[in-house]
Amino acid sequence: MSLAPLGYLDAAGRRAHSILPLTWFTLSVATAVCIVIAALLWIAVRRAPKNGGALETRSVPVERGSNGINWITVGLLISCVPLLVTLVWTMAALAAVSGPPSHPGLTLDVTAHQWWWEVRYDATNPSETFATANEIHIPVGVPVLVRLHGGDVIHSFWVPKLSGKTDAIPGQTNLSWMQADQPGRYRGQCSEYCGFQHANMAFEVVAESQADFASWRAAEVQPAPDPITPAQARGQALVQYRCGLCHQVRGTGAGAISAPDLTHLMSRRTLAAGRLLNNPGSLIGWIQDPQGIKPGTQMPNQYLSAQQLSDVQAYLVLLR
Ligand code: HEC
Ligand SMILES: [Cu+2]
Repeated sequence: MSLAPLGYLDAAGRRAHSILPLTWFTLSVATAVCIVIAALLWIAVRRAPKNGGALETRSVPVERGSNGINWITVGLLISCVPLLVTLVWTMAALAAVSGPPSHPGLTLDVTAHQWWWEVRYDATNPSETFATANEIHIPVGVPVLVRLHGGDVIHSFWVPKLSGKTDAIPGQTNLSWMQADQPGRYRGQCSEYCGFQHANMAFEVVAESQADFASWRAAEVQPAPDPITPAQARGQALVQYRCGLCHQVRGTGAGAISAPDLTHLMSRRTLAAGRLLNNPGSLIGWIQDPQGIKPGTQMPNQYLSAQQLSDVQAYLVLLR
C-alpha cells in the first residue's frame, strides 16, 4: 500500500508546529546522552585491564569525597538542566496546543471502530449532513475541531503532521483539533493498540482550498446515482439485500450505519482503512474475501457467486 509515511519529524499545520521544536530538542538531548554514555562506557572498558581487570574494578570502594561521589553529583546536576528545560517547554507546548486558537471553521464527528474511522459532517440543515469513512477532507487555513467518539474499545486519533494524539473512548467525547497550512494528503493512524487489525486502521486527511472543499462537500451531500445498465440494477438489488444490514447507500434501501457509508465509495483513495488502494480490481477482491485481506475484520465473507460479484462491482463503481 502506498499511504504517505507517518512523519512526525516535520509539521504541516500550526498545532504540529508548536510541538515540533520540542520533539527535536528531546530527540537531540536523548541522542547526545546515548552517545556520551556509550563513550564513557567504552573508555571504562578499555581502561579496566590496565587497572588490573574486572575483579579489581569491582572492589574499588566508593567513599564520600572520592571521585565516585563527585561524578554522581556532577552527573545529577547535568541531567537536571535538560529535564527542567523539557518540563517548562512541555507546559508551554501543551498550553499552545490545548484548544483551537479561534472559533473552529469546521466541526467534525469522528468515531473510531475496530478497525475503521467513521467521519460525520453535520449541518444545521439535516439534508446536508453526510458520513464518509477513513478520509477526512478539510479546508486549509482554518482550525478544524474534531469530536472523538469511541465505537467499541479505546482507540487513539493521530495525524502527526497536523495534530497530536487524542484517545477515542467509548461513552465519552474527547476534543482534538487540527489545522493544515498547505493543501495535501496527510496520513493518520490509530495509535492505541485496539486489537488484531490495529496496524490496518489508518486514514488520510485531505487538506484542500476552500473552493475544492466546497465542491467536494456539495458532491458528498448528493444521494447515490441510479443504476443505468441491467447489471448495475441487479448489483443495486444485491447491495440492498446483502450489504444493507451494515452499510448505507443514501437514496437506496441500504440504510444501516454500522459499517462505512458507501454512497460515494469511489471518491475515496483507499479501502478498508488504508489496507488497499481503491480501484475496481481491489474492490472486487475485498468483497470476495475481506477476511483474507484483513483477517478478523468485522465484515464477514459474503460468498457471492462470480456473476453476483461482477454485478455488485458494476454498481459500486458508479458510486463516485
Ligand atoms: C456484517 C456487516 C457487513 C456486511 C453484511 C457487509 N459489510 Fe462491508 N464492511 C463492513 C465493515 C465493518 C467494514 C469495515 C472493515 C474494515 O475496514 O476493517 C466494511 C467495509 C467494506 C468496504 C470498504 C469501505 C471503505 O471505504 O473502506 C466495502 C467496499 C464493503 N464493505 C462492501 C460490502 C459489500 C459490497 C457487501 C455486500 C456484498 C458488504 N460490504 C457486506 C461490514 C459489512
Ligand atoms: Cu484503533
